[in-house]
Amino acid sequence: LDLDTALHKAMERNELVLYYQPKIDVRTSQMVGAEALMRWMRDGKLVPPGDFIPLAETTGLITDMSLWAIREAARQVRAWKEQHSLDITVAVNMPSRLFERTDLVEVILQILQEEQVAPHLIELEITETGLMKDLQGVVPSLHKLNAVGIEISIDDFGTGYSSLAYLTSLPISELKIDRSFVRDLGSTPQSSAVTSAIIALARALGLRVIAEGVEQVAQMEVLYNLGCQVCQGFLFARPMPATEISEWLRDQD
Ligand code: G
Ligand code: G
Ligand code: NA
Ligand code: MN
Repeated sequence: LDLDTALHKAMERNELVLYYQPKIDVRTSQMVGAEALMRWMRDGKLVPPGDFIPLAETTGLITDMSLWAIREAARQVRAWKEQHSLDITVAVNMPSRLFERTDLVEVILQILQEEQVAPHLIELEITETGLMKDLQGVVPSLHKLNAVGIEISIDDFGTGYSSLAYLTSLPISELKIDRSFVRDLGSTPQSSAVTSAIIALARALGLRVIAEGVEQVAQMEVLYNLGCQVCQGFLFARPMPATEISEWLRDQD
């Protein structure tokens, strides 16, 4: 079976799973949300997304996979609400290819209605590079999503050469500081300068800011002192199955 065929079958056979990585408010150590990250359970082994997402993007299967991820994340949000009486916002990664669908917003809304989940509990992450690839094509969908209450986060921010002029007019809610800047915090002064500038930009535009790839206490402290209070990374938690997130939520009540 070639990989493409196997991946098609994986969708039919329910072999795709979502892992969740907590987003942490470092002042309270509380989980304030989670990012959904896809995994493929193939013949009892977990295939990492780097081994199948690029192929899915080339073949176009990523569209169905992403819509599946939104539905699965919505189901999970609803399950957590019922089990823990907590509203957990889950971010789902949206490749730019998905925006080629002109009925995208209607399809997403229908999924959320069917799963009975409020739109503000599902957030969409679009990489800065993906956004800039086809800005004119994406912008109308961003406005429609914003109008129905689905928030947009710009992933890998700082790596994609976005026009700051455009940024002021886009209906986005969050900037996600790219892992590469976080990694070099404390070792190269340029990284703290860029990180500081992104945090200031977010503040000036009234956007939330989150750092990804936080692995060390020292990185968290620099981020906090620069004004970024929400972090995601191995320091706090790895991506994990939904059942393990439930344990976090139980401890948090
Ligand atoms: O989860 P991980 O830890 O290994 O992810 C590796 C890469 O795969 C990242 O670039 C991540 O953005 C991407 N990825 C993970 N899950 C998804 C998903 O559900 N959709 C898309 N489009 N990309 C994903
Ligand atoms: O931005 P993107 O969607 O690619 O981010 C998700 C990816 O980042 C996943 O591959 C996830 O496993 C990875 N990741 C999450 N936390 C950390 C971390 O602290 N360090 C590193 N190196 N990778 C991380
Ligand atoms: Na992401
Ligand atoms: Mn990222």
